[in-house]
Amino acid sequence: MEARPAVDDAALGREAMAVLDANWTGTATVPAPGLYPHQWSWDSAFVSIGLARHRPDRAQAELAALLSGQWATGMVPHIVFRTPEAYFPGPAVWCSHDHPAAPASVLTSGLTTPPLHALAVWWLWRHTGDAAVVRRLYPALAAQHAYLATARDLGGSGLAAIVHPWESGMDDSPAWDAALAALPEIGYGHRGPRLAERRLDSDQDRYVWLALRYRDAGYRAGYLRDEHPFAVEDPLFNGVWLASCEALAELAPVAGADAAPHAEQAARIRSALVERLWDGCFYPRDLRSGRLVRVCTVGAFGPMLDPGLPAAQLRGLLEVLESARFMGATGYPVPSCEIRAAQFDRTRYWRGPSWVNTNWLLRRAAAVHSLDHLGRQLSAGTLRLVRQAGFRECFDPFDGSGRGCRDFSWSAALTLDLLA
Ligand code: 2M8
Repeated sequence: MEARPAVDDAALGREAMAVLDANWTGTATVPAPGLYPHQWSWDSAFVSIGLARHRPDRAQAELAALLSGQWATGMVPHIVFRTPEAYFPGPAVWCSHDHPAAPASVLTSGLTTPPLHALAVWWLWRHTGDAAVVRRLYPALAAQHAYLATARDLGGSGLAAIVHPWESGMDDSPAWDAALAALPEIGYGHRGPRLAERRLDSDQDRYVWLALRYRDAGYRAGYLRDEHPFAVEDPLFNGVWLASCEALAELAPVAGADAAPHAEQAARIRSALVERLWDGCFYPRDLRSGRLVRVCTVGAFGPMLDPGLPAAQLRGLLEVLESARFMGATGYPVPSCEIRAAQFDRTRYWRGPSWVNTNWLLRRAAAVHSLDHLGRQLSAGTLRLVRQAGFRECFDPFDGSGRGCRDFSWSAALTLDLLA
């Protein structure tokens, strides 16, 4: 494993800020130079969380820039294209410029991502007390949530469905294997520049095929409900949404709006999570097969972000998290897939490695449940990863070595937060 000279907290913080400065385009922060040269949606939410205490001006600009890509439907796209740099699938695949609901001023993708943004605005407000930010961004956040509650409640249960693995934020997670395998064989040969460890070519073809089908159907909600072959209720996506609904309920009065609809939405998500996705652990539900996808990934812990999570589920999740299936067996927190699963692979992105963003979400969950020991373990383990291997995209959960790209924005931003 690569050796880095020992750095104290102040030096680590300066290094993190230097990465964020280098990745700042003047309008937004790209996740990493080269591999991800545009603005990614939940990456920006994490960046703004990390900057909230240090550069609140930039944290606000980051979120405002992202929300300038919001569609008239309320959908917040997973990519806002910021530079002429090549990325596949780029603007020519999504064709947002041809869609009447897409913004005219900026090119975007047509998919969304875990809706962390209201929580990020709440975080900024909590650390700055700046009500003007809340008033400025609240309408876009409320529209985003309304979109999820209508166009994405494909199961009619109160949960939002993702319609593409990219919408989960955990694109090559084993949670999507069965749904992808059920798609027809596709031999596009669409190849973007990708690291070999990232994903299989056959998966990349299916990802592109799914995106094109949705695009060719005009990004219509009716098509998603009736025809689209990939529709999954995911515990991480919905756990994040629930936390954001709770954040919006607190922000609404600051913006002169009613808190009640957001609190009601949170309650709906809470009961649907337990009724539909719980079976000793939270599993995604594949709406096309009607079945739970019984592989336990780090996404299972998303509902822990909810302070109102019932005690039985909280106890059950803690048991799984601290067991040899997750934190009990690895040297570093928290593998993205349980290590006893046949699909676990310590070298491949969301199939095993540890990620700073999911560690941060779990640390936030520990804070909302006053689990101080767990919170300290998650902070210390995550800081050990970046101290040893740098601000890498992800890390081997056993030996802590870095994987994926370097100078990765959310690893740097959330380090700033963990150091605070
Ligand atoms: C990864 O996803 C992109 C597609 O959006 C990719 O694989 O090219 C994921 O880790 C996702 O969570 C993240 O937002 C994105 C940019 O960091 O990279």
